[in-house]
Amino acid sequence: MGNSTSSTTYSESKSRSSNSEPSTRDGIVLYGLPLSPNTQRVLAVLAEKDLKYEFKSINFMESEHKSRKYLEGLQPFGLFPVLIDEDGFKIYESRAICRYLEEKYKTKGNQLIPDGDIKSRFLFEQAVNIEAFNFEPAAIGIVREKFVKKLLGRGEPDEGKVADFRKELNGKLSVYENILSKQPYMAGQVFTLADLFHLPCMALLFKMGDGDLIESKPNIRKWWEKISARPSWKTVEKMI
Ligand SMILES: N[C@@H](CCC(=O)N[C@@H](CS)C(=O)NCC(=O)O)C(=O)O
Repeated sequence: MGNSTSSTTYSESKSRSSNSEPSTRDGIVLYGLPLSPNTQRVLAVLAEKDLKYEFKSINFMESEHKSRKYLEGLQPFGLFPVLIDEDGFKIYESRAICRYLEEKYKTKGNQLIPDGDIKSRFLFEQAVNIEAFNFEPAAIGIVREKFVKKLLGRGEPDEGKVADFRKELNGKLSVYENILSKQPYMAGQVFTLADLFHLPCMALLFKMGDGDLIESKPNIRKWWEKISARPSWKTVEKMI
């Protein structure tokens, strides 16, 4: 399973040690679920950075992530992923975890944040914000309606809502098409976290039958083909 040294469930790990008091550990531990797009984002970075880690699955159906122990010890909002670094440092929010891993393990694997001049650094920040505030809100709306609802047995997607989210996303992706007609990656000339952050939701769009939003735009399609062909994403795909 990628560079995952072992895989246990959250319950199994609870019986061995107290997860709510992460302290000294032997290695990196990631709590999450392979099916979760936010977990996949971190898994892709762990692969890019060539880092070994232990993966601990959360028992979603038993709502382990809403238990008092989880809320107090791991993630106060009752969400995942959560990462515990080898020294016991705990961090949640997938994009923050990814950025932390890049900075902490700068010399390992691939560089994912440009460290050039102020302009290239802030063009990267701009690209990261484009994903978080333009792409994600519309894409996640479709994912919730067509994927999460089904997963939780909450009925069929609301087609009206799906149509609205598709329209919104299509508008945002038209702007992407223009950006990517002038540069190969979202932050400029090189692959960065700003590209990687898109992978989980984009892959889900294809799985849900909404890949036409991507395939109909040649520059986005070319970009998608490049970023989804990376060995890190192939590793994540094998885990899903
Ligand atoms: N902004 C957070 C979002 C975390 C999030 O919503 N995770 C989902 C899984 S992809 C979750 O924990 N869902 C459980 C729930 O909503 O109860 C991040 O990027 O980590």
